Amino acid sequence: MSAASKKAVLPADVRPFTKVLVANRGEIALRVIRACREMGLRSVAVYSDADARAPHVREADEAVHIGAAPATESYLLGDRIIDAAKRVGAEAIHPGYGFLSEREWFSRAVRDAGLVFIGPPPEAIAAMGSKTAARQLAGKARVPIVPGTTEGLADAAEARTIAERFGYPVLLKAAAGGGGKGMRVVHKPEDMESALDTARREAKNAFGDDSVYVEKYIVGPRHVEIQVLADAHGRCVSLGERECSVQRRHQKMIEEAPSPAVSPELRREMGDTAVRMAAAAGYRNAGTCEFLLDRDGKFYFLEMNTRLQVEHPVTELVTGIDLVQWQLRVAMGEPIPESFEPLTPRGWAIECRITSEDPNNGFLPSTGRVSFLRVPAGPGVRWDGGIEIGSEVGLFYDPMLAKLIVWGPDRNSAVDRMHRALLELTVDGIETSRDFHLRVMEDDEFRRGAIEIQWLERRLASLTTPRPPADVARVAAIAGALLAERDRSARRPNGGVAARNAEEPAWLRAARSEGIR
Ligand code: MV4
Repeated sequence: MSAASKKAVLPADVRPFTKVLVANRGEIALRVIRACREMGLRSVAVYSDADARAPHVREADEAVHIGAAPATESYLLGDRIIDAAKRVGAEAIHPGYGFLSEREWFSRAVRDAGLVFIGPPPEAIAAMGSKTAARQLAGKARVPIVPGTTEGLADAAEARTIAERFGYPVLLKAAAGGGGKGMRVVHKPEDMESALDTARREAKNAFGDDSVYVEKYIVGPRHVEIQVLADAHGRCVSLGERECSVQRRHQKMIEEAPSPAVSPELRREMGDTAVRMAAAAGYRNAGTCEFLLDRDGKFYFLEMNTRLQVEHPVTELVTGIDLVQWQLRVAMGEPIPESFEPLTPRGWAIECRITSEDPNNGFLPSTGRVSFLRVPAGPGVRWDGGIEIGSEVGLFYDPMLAKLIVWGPDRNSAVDRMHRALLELTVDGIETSRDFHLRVMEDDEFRRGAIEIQWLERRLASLTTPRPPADVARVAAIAGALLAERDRSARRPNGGVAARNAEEPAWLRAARSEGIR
């Protein structure tokens, strides 16, 4: 085929561009801006009132103010963002993750405005938007799904009949769902009626759709997802798996690539499955198929995320492929090179999400001004951050401040390297998840890779230190510990200056946060 006729088969919404509007904030906006700069593309940031001094605004070539601090008055205003793109002459829009990234109407509105959406076509988002529709599509594409129904339930009696067939426990899930909302485990027929009522109510509230269906409940699985990349020439490749089992309340905390539970054969099998699913949806762009991997090594498709994911860097580090650059390239019509397959991950990568949450206080969101920041560096360390000294951390947006990602030649060295990097990390002015991540890197079950989706919640007590009530006895204990530390410091070879990067004992952190020191 000649170059000219190849060009002619490209979809109308795939074409070269030179200026990209980044419809997001924080670390992911910076990530996209960096990719643009490396490729010689101009970048345009958008920002709310709360982000006027944010790093992404400064790093972009241009910036456009789009509204007030609440996301509903700024980062979620798709029409205003499209207008901004047209005004500044940006020919393409990258949505990042969250916000507008998986809204079918936004992908369509960008296309209808004559701009390139750096993401999937609206039809592909729609195909994956409903879980029951995605399960039907999976059936056609020979993609294994958890045994259960592919249509909404009529009533509890029908649910009980189906549950008898698959055996208890079963899981009721919202058809429109995602992220665990509208989900209920049912262990016995007597509980079906009330569980169905609750699931329907939650689904109605969260998604405006009370349709609920049944799946067999899988006990003790891992969450393993496959990265795919699809171009505009009908080529789709798998870029290996990520292990994402370390999560709390459906929020991932730590991700790694590859998964300790995936052999080369299983990787090939899951990869082929994910590619079949993406192809069935008419997918283009980077995307992720989520699977449950059970204790017998059987896997089941759950859902497809039709966007770049937070944890994409671990895949980048073990494949050497820049996923954001490739999102931009396939949006321009560049074909995926033959060399991307077959894939063999090289070494091991781990990511810790650094959030402004206090693990010792039920992961309560913490706010304030970043008064000091020391970012880890050195061999194999990557920091994808959205904060700097002086940043105000409020409650308007997601508490994720940064991602700390490390690479090592094998899993043990990656875990050791993450521990070392976390020791180097210092964030003052707000509470963060840093100490919690240090505990996880020290945990023997985590070090063995013995993790599944319930692992973190089971292990939480030993990974956090509940803060005792502030009473006289405690103040006395802190005073005593301070005196003991002074004695120890005096004996240190460096003349009593405690190393800034040494891990602080829990009592000292407590004292700091109480303003005692
Ligand atoms: C399941 C499951 C067990 N069995 N489905 C949670 C969010 C949604 N994406 C699917 N989820 C689950 N579906 C069956 N049939 C357990 C979960 C689940 C889970 C999945 C992935 C990552 C974390 C999770 C935490 C709790 C439950």
